[in-house]
Amino acid sequence: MSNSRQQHLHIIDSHTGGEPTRVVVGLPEGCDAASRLDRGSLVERRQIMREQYDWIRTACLHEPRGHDAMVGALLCKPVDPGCVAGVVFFNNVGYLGGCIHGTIGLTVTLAHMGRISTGTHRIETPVGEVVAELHADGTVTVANVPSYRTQAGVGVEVEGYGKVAGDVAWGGNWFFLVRRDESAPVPEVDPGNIAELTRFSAAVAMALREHGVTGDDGTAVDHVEVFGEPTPGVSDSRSFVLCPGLVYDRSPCGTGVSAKLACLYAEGKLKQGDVWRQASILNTVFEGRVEAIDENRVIPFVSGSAYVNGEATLILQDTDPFQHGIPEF
Ligand code: PYC
Repeated sequence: MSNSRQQHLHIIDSHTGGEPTRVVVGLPEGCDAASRLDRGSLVERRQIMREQYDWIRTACLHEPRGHDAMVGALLCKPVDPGCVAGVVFFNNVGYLGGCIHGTIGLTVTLAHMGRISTGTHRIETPVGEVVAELHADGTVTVANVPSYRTQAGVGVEVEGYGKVAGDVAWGGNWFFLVRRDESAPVPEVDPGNIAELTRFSAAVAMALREHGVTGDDGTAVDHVEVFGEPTPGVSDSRSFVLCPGLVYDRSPCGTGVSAKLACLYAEGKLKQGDVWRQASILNTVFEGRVEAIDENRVIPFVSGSAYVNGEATLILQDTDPFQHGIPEF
């Protein structure tokens, strides 16, 4: 018989277009994290979690319980009682701004928990409020935060590849949307090419850091999108999205789709009322459209499906050297 002390974390798993979301729905009883993370703005709570309770992130997402592609979501009490929830999203290396595949996953999770039914639901995130609509067929549409392009056709010298040009845009996270032209050897967007797409996108992300290309708030442009040919009858474009932890998004990446919609709008290629279908590298699709705010900013509406695929209690034993996951080296 072990004399170890145990703590329990309750989670519900889902996937949205193949991209997993692990929602933390219950923190250990008697642990001060529960009360510390249930008050203050979502920005403050994300900071407190990062500084004092990062073990929640690593216990959920790091091996041996999680894996690099998994995104986590801490379900919190909202500041505004008119909202259904607050949420802090995190990944294998840190914390996100927004996350639309995660919001779609959170919405079906709240329905699974019996906390919501069909209709619109306001959700607080560290980058602002989003509105999730759960439709009768189980699909979800998220009205995202205002999204916009800040730089067009920026060129960076990428080690091993030469000059690569792209646009910088905000969709709840910062994205570099690679432009495809004859002079740059941009890899084809094909599932057989994931290793090369990862190498290329990681080299682009490093070049952006080295050349000081940032968002307009000075923070890193830490997501890279590469676009390829549309799949006839399925999508208008297929993309590969590399996330900051150097793993690719299995879904079309909703904040990335928002950034893409903002760029298309800025170029006059997408108008209010038009529908854009963005496929992921796995060919799972998010449907997007915009409402114009002004000549540069839009509210993106991103629709997709998520499926609850697990519900569990994680056990953290104080005698387990990897109770908080295997650390990053
Ligand atoms: O769907 O917005 C998204 C997202 C961000 C990072 C991974 N997925």
